[in-house]
Amino acid sequence: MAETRKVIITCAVTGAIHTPTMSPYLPITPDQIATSAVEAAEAGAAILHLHARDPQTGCPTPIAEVFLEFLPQIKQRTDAIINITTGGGHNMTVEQRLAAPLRLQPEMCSCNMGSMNFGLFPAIEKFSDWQHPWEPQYLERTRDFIFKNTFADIETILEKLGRGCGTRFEFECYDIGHLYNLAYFVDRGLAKPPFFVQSIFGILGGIGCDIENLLHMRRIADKLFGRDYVWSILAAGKHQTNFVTTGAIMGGNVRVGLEDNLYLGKGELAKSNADQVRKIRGILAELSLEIATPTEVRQILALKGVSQVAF
Ligand code: KMH
Ligand code: ZN
Repeated sequence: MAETRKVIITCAVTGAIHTPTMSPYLPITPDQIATSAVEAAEAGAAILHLHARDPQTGCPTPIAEVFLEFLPQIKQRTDAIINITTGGGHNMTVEQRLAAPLRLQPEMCSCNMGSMNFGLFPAIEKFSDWQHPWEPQYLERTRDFIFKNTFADIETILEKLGRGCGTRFEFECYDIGHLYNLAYFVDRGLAKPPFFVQSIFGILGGIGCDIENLLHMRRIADKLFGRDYVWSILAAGKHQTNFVTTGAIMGGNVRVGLEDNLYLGKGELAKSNADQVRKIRGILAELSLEIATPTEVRQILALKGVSQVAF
């Protein structure tokens, strides 16, 4: 792992896992997404990982015009790095997922490193009064849904977005095998160091929230990538704080945000993304760990710069 030693905070602002009924604080409209993202940046997030949602229903949408309703606002109001999802939502084809990133050519995009089950359906049991009919349907369909990220899909992303647009990646690794998939593309010269490896714990279908897995991910990433990778950690739901804190102690970087976890503490919904950023920032301060600025992150991750994006 590369020793960056200033901690990069990524904030994933809204995502495509949670639905409006689950929290009144989940940002939905372009203005809500922009405001929440800017607040998160002001609180210390250097990278903003962004999805778009239909402003009326809150359903994840791949439409570039919707992204364009909040990206310029965020770009004007903060120097944080904008990272657009290529994972999209569980209602999209790979082509739909790539449309906005290819048009907008951000400094960073996510790149999901393997096809997998992605079970959101257990959440259905926890709610009864849905705000929108799409919500339980969207969650239910994940019982029989493959989150498709084949070798061909990943190659397309690396070629078209990476080589074609100069976009660099948050490599989303939900299991140990995904590290080996990344190593395959590194060997082929399609991914260039430094690699920003996001280790993801606690998605139903991916590796679970056991600390042994965190240690093993780190060990295998070290073996495959040596000092050529920058390590970041996220964990779904209630494991968010303990995993990112442990990861930071181990020399890693952290991702928080309402995409990954709706809560601030046990039984307490986070009222904003900034609340979660401030919480981890406070923990990092207690550990005498400094946070990286967007300018420092652009250097650490060799990003093309904000002047090179198409929005
Ligand atoms: N919600 C899933 C489609 C990404 O942003 O690239 C996974 C996801 C990953 O959100
Ligand atoms: Zn995402």
